[in-house]
Amino acid sequence: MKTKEHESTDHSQSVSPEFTRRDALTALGAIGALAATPAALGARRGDEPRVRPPLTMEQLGWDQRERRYKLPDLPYAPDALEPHIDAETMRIHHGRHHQGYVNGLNRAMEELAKIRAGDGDAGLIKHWSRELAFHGAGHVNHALFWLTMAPSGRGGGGRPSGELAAQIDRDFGSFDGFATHFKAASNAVEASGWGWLVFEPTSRKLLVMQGEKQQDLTIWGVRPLMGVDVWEHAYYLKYQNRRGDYVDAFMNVINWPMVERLFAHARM
Ligand code: MN3
Repeated sequence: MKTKEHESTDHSQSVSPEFTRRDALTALGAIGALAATPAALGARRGDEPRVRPPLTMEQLGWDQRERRYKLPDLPYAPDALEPHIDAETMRIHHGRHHQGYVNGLNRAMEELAKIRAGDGDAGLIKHWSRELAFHGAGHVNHALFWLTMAPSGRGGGGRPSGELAAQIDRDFGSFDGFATHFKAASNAVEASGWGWLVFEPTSRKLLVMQGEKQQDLTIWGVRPLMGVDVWEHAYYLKYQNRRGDYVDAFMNVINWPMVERLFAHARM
């Protein structure tokens, strides 16, 4: 006789999500009280975050041991985003351009430290502050850029789900309304920059923004969720001056599950 799933003793067979969850909680309890704290189960306790930060320092490009910024690894092979973004562009973009921002950011930090120590030209504070902002934003933007893309059909492309999908509907009318706005804003960035989807914590709304260079035109405090690099170095080898074709192709490699995790964290 066929038993109901929750009565079955063979857990390796098909089980309902509810049963799986109960099993998981039981297993956590068996591991020990520490693992089964409310925080481990996702509940808020004191000032512990409800959602763990979605990105590690490693992924964000910070070397804790050396106390320096560093180039994070690509989370996939350089050719993984083909045919939408070609391997040669990815290699140059990650290995040379992003590395350049990391180097520029570390250099600015060092020069500013020298000036503080009385061992540099205080007249260059303005110069190094501008370098800090440009290369710092360049580093953060690119670290996020790699992580919020994924191979098409293997995490990349499609549409968001859950809370993010609901908020996109609220704030942009529909996913198509968002996509039209995002692509048009990205296509129209003057010279070099980015198109961004961000969460603005005061209004608690999603916004589409343009970023010029690496850091201009932002609102302080917004949380970047996903951006498309529209500097020519991001697309010129394959698309030449056809930025619109590149932005259309980019929509096929957006890592929506990652964007959803970033959104969940931004809303805390
Ligand atoms: Mn770039």
